[in-house]
Amino acid sequence: MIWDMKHESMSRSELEALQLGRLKNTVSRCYDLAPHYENAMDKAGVRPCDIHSLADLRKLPFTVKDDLRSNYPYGLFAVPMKEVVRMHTSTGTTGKPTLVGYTRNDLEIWTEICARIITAAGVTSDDIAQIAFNYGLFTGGLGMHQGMERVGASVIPASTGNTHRHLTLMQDFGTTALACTPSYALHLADEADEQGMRGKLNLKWGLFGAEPWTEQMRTEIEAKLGLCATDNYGLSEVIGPGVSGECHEYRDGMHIAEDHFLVEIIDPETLETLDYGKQGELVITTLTKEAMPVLRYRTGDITRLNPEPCKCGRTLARMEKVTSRTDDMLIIRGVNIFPSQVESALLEIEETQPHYMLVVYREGALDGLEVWVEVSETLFSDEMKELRRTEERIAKKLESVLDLSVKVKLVEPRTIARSEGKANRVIDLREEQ
Ligand code: DLL
Repeated sequence: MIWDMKHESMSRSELEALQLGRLKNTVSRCYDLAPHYENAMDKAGVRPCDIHSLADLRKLPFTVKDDLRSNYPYGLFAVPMKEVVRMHTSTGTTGKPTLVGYTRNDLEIWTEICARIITAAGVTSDDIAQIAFNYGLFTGGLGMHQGMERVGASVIPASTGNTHRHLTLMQDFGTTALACTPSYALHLADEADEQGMRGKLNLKWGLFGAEPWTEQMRTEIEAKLGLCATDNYGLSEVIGPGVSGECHEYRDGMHIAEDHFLVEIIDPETLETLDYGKQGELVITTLTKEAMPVLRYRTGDITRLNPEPCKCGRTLARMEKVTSRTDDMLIIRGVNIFPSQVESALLEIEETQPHYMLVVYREGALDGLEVWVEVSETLFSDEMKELRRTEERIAKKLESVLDLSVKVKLVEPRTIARSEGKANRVIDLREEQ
C-alpha cells in the first residue's frame, strides 16, 4: 500500500516543477527572515532572484551543525515565536544538541511523511504499534507516534526504558509493530529469547532507525523477533524521522520524501556535487519547512542516491542504508575505522554477540584499538584455553578486515551496557591520556 499515491508516485518532471517553486519560496523566506542566511548568501554573492533552476541550488552556501549552534536557540527561526507550536532537539549524535521548531503546518507535514514511511514498512490500521523511542525532546517518539496514529494503528506510547515492561506489553496487548532503534530491538530480542518468548510474540513489522545498523543485524533481529525489519532515516535538523524509509516489499533503499526535501550528494572534501550513484555526503534543503527552513544542510551521513522508480510503485529517489558518517570515522595509526566494519566482522563469527565496544587508547606515541566483545553463554563457560583461541580468531578476523592489529577482550554475556536509545560503541581514551 502507498500512503500518498499522488506525491509518492510523481513523474520526475512533475516533481522537479514542484521542487523548483518550493525552493524559490524557501530561499526567499530564508533570506528575508533569518539574518544568518542573508549574511551567508551575501557572502556567497547570491540573491533569491538568482535561483532559476534546481541546478542553481549549487550557488547557495552550505549550512552546518555549527551554524545551528551559533544561532542557538532561535536565531534560525523564520516565523514569529507565536507561530511555533513545538520544539525538539537533536540527540547530540556528534556533540551538543541543537534546537528545532515547528509551526502547526510543519507538524502536519511531518505527520504525513511519517505516515508514508510507516505505511511503506507494512503497518496499517489493523496493527497494534508499540513505540519504544524516547518521547521527550528527541524527535523519534512523538514523530513516529503522530505518523502511527495518522495511519490508524492502535498506538502504545511505551517510550524507552523498562525492557521487562516492553515485553509484557507486547505479549498482553498482542503488539504487531515495533518502532525503536535497531540496537534496542536487538536487546529486546535477546531478552525475549532468554524468557522463552521466541515464536510466541505476535510481531509482524519492525521499524528501526535513528542509528546505523547492518544487514547482519537485520537478519538477527528478524530471526529472534519473527518480524519484517525495515530501516528508516531522518534527522531533527530537517524534521525528524520521516525523511526516508524502506518499503517492506523490496527493502532496496529508503524512499525519500523528495517533495519536501531536495537532496544532493557531495564530496565532503571538495564539496563538489556528485552524480546519482556516487557515494558521498548527503546534503538536504527543506522545501516546505516554515519555522526553521534549512538550506543545503550537510548531514555528515554517507550514502548514495538512486533515482530509479522502485518496483513497489514509488517513484521518489531512494537512498542507500547509511553505514557511516563523515565524522564517526576513527583514525588509528593512520587507518580509517568505521564501527560498522567491526560489527559486520563480529556478526560473521558464530560465538560472538553483536554487542561490542571499541576502546581507543594511546600507548606511548601510538594509538591502539581494543575491541570488547560479548560471547555466548556456552562459550563463556568453556575453559580458558578455548576462550583464548576464540580471542585470537576474532583478532585475526578483525585484523584482516580493518588492516590494523587489534586487541580483543571477551566479556561475559550482558556486560556491555545496553542502550535504550542510540548505542554508543566507542570509548575514546586518547583525549584523557
Ligand atoms: O535520529 C531522527 C530519527 C528518529 C530517525 C527515529 C529515525 C527514527 P537525530 O537525533 O537528529 O534524529 O539524529 C540524526 O542520526 O544524521 C544519522 O547520522 C543518524 N541516523 C538517523 N537515522 C538513521 C538510519 C534522529 N536509519 C542522525 N541509519 C543522522 C543510520 C541514522 N543513521
